[in-house]
Amino acid sequence: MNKTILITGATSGFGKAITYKFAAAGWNCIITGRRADRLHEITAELEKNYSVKVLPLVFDVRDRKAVTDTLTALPQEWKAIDVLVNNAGLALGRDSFENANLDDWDTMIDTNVKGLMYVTKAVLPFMTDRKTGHIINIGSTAGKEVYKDGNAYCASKHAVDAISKAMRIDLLPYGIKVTAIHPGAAETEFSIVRFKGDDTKANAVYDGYKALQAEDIAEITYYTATLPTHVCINDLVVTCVSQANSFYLHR
Ligand code: NDP
Ligand code: 8X3
Repeated sequence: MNKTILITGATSGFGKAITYKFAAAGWNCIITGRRADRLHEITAELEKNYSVKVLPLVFDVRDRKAVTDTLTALPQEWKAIDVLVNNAGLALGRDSFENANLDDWDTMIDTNVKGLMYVTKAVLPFMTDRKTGHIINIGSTAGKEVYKDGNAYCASKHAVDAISKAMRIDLLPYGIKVTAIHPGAAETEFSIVRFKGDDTKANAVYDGYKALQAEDIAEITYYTATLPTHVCINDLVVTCVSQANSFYLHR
């Protein structure tokens, strides 16, 4: 029987690449995001190319009611979720503390922290009932070190780091694995979103070196999800070869 994975933020970047990787390996995929058109395109393409079922779910992870209602009402055949990838997230702006925009802060905290918690809380009963499951949280090197003008984004990713540790402890009795993957700079739509559509600023982030690609994170996610039942990668920091940490990048 095919296994089932739920990926949040599957319309772009890491989430999309993770979806294609698992679908190609025969996993049924529940894919989520706000952009319904992209979710439906991906669904059609996957169902055409692979022998898998795909369930697209359109919701904003910040909307607690939508998250809870949608996931609680999953059709029975979709409830046996083997892997949840909490990937939906973003940075907005890169401004010093005194200049940063409060709406940007709210959006980052609400999406990266509260959204991740809402989705997990809604999916968990399906895992605790079966006493099996794997939660993979996409953190960041920004969750390990704080860099200048990173304030709320770094705080949100430090929270993902802490929440992953907390989940790992609390979920021990259920045999649920919790993995946090912390990527460094990766070339996705991340910087276009962060710099609010300013391509020049976004492209400059990746100038002069080969950043991580979405497919790299998909490979790593697949590897962590397909280890023997008794093995769990707890915490994984990954950067491209040109990056040592948040501060040192060789261009
Ligand atoms: P992308 O912008 O390419 O993808 C982000 C995804 O998150 C999209 O599918 C988007 O879907 C979804 N998303 C954002 N906000 C919401 C929301 N409120 N509700 C539902 N879905 C949402 O960026 P990445 O693939 O790079 O980012 C994925 C994750 O990886 C994020 O958590 C990011 O912080 C993290 N990360 C990124 C790094 C990088 O350098 N790229 C490095 C380290 C971590 P939609 O817009 O359709 O809702
Ligand atoms: C994304 C990587 O360095 O922009 O989480 O924070 S960074």
